[in-house]
Amino acid sequence: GFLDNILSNQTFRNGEVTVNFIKDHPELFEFKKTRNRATKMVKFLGDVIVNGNDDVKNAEKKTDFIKPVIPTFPEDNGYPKGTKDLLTEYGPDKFSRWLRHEGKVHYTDTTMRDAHQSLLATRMRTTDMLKVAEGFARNHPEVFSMEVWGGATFDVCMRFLKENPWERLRRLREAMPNILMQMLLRGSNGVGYTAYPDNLIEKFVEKSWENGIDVFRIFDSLNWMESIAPCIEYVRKKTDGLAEGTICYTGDIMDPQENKYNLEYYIQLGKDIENAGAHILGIKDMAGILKPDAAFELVSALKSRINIPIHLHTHDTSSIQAATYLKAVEAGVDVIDLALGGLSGLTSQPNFNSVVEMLRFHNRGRLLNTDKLNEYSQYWEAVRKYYYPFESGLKAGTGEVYKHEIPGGQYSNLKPQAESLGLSDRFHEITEMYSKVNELFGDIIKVTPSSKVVGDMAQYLVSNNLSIEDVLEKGEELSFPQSVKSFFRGDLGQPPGGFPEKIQKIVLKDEEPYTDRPNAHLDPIDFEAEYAEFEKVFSEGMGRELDITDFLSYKLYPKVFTDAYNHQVTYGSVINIPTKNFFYGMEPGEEIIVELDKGKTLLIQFLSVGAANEDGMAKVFFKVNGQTRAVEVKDES
Ligand code: 3PY
Ligand code: ZN
Repeated sequence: GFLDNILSNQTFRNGEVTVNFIKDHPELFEFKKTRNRATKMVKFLGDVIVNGNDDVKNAEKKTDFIKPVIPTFPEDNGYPKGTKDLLTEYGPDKFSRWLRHEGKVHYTDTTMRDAHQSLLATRMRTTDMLKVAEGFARNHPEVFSMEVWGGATFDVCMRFLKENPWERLRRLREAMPNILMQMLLRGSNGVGYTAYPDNLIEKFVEKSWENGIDVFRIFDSLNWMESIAPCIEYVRKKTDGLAEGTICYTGDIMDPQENKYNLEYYIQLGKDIENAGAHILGIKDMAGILKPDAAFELVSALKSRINIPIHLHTHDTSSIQAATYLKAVEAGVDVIDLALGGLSGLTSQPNFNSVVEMLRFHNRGRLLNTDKLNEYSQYWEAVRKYYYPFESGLKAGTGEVYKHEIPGGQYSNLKPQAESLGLSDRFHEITEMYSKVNELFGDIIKVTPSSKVVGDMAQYLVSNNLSIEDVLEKGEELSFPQSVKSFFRGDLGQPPGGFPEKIQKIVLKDEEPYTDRPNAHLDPIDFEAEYAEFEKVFSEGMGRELDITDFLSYKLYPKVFTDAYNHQVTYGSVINIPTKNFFYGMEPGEEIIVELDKGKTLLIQFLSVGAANEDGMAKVFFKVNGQTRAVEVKDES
């Protein structure tokens, strides 16, 4: 230990110690720091062994895990050139023109963002991504982009996984330097659920680019240009990345009765997005209700009226979305979003492996090494087992999605939410109510955060045994969920056609709504002054230098950041702990290797747990790099 180090130090033993001794031998402190961090990590493991991980506490115990096999890749030939290299060479405007005229369809891989957001409640940990990131980028440089960040991953990363989302981004960037990296940005809501000051979003965009994001998919939950356009401008002004201004698709353009979200509506929105300076036009079919024929019409119409490339996103909740992609490809779509087999289908994206095969002999098909793709699919299939407590239980595609229009990412969350409210046996009532609430609210676009508003209202009504008629008749006496009030006040912006006045009045009562940008009601951040304050509070316990990205996390999610910080103070960084042990602890005798820092690893073996003493403290025994180590853990079980 520390003392041994000092005692065995030659200078010390020669009796030549001066006040400068410690200063001249910083390695002794390094050693102490390492030891501290090792202790914290063992404390975390001890805690999970004794008390379980809170996040999976209610799951029934399973142990049928299979070790994920990491596909091989040629070590020696470096990173083949990919889209990131091309963006660097061309710059964003020329890149956009290249993409528009390139001919063959491109593929975005959503496995590391939307796929697990939509299947596993966003819980995929960084370590499981990093194990395959480098190999994937070397094996498959033909991929257009890797969607790896944003959406719900930002807060879930801190809230439940106790990781730093920026660290995830930086490490993935390092592992995949040749392929574009993509994020999902909720317009003026950033990666949150409500509006933030404009200069905060601007800074967020700038730092996201600096830390690794190339493609910014920018949408607004009400398709409101006043929220989309400023973000496009930030990307153009502050980065050399690509602004993908995005249409959220709802309804059915083939329905002759549809007079709100019809083809004209989408064409106008597409033009507005192009005029706002977007490099790419995204079509985000978050619920997976863009039918094949509708896709053909929509993409054809947009291709003939707009000069930027088109990127299509869908969810396979209905189970027929590969057909939508085929039609979109025939209509000239430039990029489509896919998830690797093991994390595809249902509420996630269509199957990458199979769609590549579908297009193998198609004149617009882009061929990838499908044997390798299948190996990656198997990897994710095995990794997925560790996350079983977060599975939604959905076993088959559902045609009900055309009725309720619930986004894939929300669907996988709604079930556990319903369970926590004691409504698990009334899930179908909730999805039906969701659709009725949508009507009541004037048929709105439903995607984070507007989808949460509809979901909150539906759950509120079902759990209180209230109907839509009750709301209309005696709504004055009801107190609605916060998110619903906030929506009708104007905090999420303005829906196409405005708010239905009657229900708005019922919800808001005497409160006055507003119609300008919500951000106009928020004071800009004084970065210098506030950062200094932030540093005072948080620099002590982080165990590393703070930077502006920490401050951004804090400003977006003050409470979540603070909780994650406190976790870090107690347990140190848990990002490198294997997923099995992170969620389920260790079995007696089990031995794991965890990287503490680049090149510094710990060999940790769990030995045993002693009985709790009268204060409820239990001793957990480990062997850490060969030395026995005990930590005390409060037994809360
Ligand atoms: C998000 O905003 O996180 C979404 O994925 C919306 O579909
Ligand atoms: Zn999605």
